[in-house]
Amino acid sequence: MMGLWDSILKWLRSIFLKQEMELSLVGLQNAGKTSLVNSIAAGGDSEDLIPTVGFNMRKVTKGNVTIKLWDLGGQRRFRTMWERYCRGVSAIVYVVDAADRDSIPIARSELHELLIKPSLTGIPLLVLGNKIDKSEALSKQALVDQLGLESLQEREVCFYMISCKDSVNIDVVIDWLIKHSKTV
Ligand SMILES: Nc1nc2c(ncn2[C@@H]2O[C@H](COP(=O)(O)OP(=O)(O)OP(=O)(O)O)[C@@H](O)[C@H]2O)c(=O)[nH]1
Ligand SMILES: [Mg+2]
Repeated sequence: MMGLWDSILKWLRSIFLKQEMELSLVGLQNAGKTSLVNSIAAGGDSEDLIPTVGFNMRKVTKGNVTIKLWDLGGQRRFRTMWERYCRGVSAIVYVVDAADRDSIPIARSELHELLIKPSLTGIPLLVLGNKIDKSEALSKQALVDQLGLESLQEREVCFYMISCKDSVNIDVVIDWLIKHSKTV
């Protein structure tokens, strides 16, 4: 009897408590994608990073949630593969360097170009304005305007300002992802 109960409990837990999600991190080079992956993985600060060549995959477990992260390279030559790695993910995470004001128009056009791809219809989008620890970082409203986020429709969109140097707001991001990701 105990054995049966244990099995049932185990089965119930596997349904209700285990969540898996797959995320793709995109955004221009130097935005802070790899730093974010490191913060999520370690809850800590990280050293200066080398640009991502192609992509990296990292699997992170937070409590009952397993997150598979595709960390894509942001340099121009890697951007054509963003779409391929965003297909079928639970959510797309678009990271923007809020302190690099000159790059915002390019960040905007790359984002909108990606999202018009029919294969990515309906996938929730999380936009993160990163590097708010820097004094020259744009305000939240300015970034929302300059990225044209108001015009995005037919998908769940969320926007946060973060700093990869600060693990507190990273937790807020993970909470949103757990609530809004399409579970796979
Ligand atoms: N001040 C500050 N610097 C940051 C922050 N996040 C990342 N950086 C720095 O920004 C630089 C680029 O970060 P990466 O994480 O390598 O950027 P990336 O988006 O992965 O770049 P690619 O791999 O080339 O696409 C590194 O020197 C980081 O230390 C932040 O929140 N604040
Ligand atoms: Mg990187």
